[in-house]
Amino acid sequence: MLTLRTAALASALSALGCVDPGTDGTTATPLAGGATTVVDRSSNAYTFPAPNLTGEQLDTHLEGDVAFESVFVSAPATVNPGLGPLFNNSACARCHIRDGRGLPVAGPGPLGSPLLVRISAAPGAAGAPGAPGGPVPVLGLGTQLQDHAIFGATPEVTVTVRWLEQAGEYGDGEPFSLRRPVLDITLASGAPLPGDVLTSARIPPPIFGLGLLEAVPEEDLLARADPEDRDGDGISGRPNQVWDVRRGRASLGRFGWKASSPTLLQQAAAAYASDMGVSSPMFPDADGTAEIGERTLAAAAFYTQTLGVPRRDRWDDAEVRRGERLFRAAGCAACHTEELHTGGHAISALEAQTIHPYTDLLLHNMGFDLADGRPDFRASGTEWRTAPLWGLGLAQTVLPYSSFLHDGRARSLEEAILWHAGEAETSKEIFRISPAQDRQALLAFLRSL
Ligand code: HEC
Ligand code: HEC
Ligand SMILES: [Ca+2]
Ligand SMILES: [Ca+2]
Ligand SMILES: [Ca+2]
Repeated sequence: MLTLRTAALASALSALGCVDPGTDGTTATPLAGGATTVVDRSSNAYTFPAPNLTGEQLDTHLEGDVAFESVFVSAPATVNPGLGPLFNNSACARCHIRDGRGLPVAGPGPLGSPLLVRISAAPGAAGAPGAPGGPVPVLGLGTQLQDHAIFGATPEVTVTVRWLEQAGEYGDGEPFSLRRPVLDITLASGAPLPGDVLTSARIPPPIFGLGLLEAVPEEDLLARADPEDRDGDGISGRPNQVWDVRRGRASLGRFGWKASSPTLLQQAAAAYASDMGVSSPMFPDADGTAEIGERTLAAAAFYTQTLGVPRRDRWDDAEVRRGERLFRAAGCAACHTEELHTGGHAISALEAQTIHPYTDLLLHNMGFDLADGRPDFRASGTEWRTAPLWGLGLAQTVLPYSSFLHDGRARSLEEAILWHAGEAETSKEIFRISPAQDRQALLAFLRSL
């Protein structure tokens, strides 16, 4: 295994050596989202509707925009009642800031927490009934920890995040430091969360372009999977298979850091229920009633389906193009798929688009250091869905100090790469030992997305 790795590394490096900074071998296009692409690189870049929506689609999008921004309050109230009793935050938009990612921050306070802690029962421990094939709910706590509650109720936990720094070095001796989060979780009783409960901390990801990812035909994604690594390139890629509530059967998972949600409608309903304590027709209260109707639920999902993708910047710049070739030579594109095509979708604006999301939507083993140790349907404790990289260069324009990877541990794009291991170990090492100017070119490419 090790020799195979080293061999792969050596051959990849020799390929790198062949990259001629002068030649133009790229198929660069600025239109990351096809006809849904938006020309804006400001802090609002993620917030625009796809420009190709029909008038009717735009109306639904704008209705969804209102739903996404609506701040819920505890009943009785005339507008948006139903928050809680337990919740993490009171509006979609309070976690997905300007439709982008949220900060890795938890803790008490009136504004709510963006960082979610998903949990499941220890293997072999008694749990509550949950979704078929999914994480086993912890008795009394479910599959998510809510660190906020409405007046008169008690939050399940108090979560605080500490950061541990660890030093590392690039190949040329330049030092770097990586930080990892340590969560201190205290139950309402004052006792710590039992150590055998499985936990997974996750920041809110950006939500633009997702309808396009929903519209990529399932067979195209499955065709990219290579669970046994038959082609021997060290990259496997497995589809998640998750419970689809509306269809009442297992389906391909696409959304969330472990691809544990099959559709944007279900993702929205789960967010209302678990993140905000707001029941809907998909996840009603115990007595069968719902605090929002199907129309609001569908509109919120529609909003996340129809946000445009920002157009790339400096895509024809020489350094960016060199970085793009390095991205390929380092094997990044083996997971971060450069081009996909959408098929049919209920929303016509999403159909038949050529898109550049830089994800295969598949699960990859990313190694021990990134592992959460908490399986999520078929995703193991070391596997994560390849994060889409489109719009990545704007992350800190949209929200200063925002960070990367599932728990927001990476303060910069280089830190995000340096955490890659497992199937991505060779890619990471190529980056780590590359000369500084090559690393800069690769980063310039990422910032152009
Ligand atoms: C408390 C913070 C919080 C709130 C409130 C919240 N989200 Fe999220 N959202 C997250 C986190 C964290 C994830 C990643 C979840 C995971 O990995 O399972 C996420 C994931 C998503 C995704 C999947 C993105 C992707 O790339 O796959 C969508 C879509 C989404 N949320 C929509 C919504 C909508 C719609 C609402 C309101 C109904 C909402 N969210 C409310 C924190 C939040
Ligand atoms: C084996 C598959 C694989 C390879 C190869 C790979 N990545 Fe990733 N990448 C992932 C996965 C999976 C994640 C999400 C990991 C997590 O959140 O813990 C990710 C996350 C990222 C992120 C953070 C994105 C975000 O939204 O937070 C960046 C940046 C990134 N990769 C860049 C690269 C670059 C550059 C390379 C090549 C040097 C590379 N990746 C190679 C699978 C891969
Ligand atoms: Ca409620
Ligand atoms: Ca809970
Ligand atoms: Ca393979």
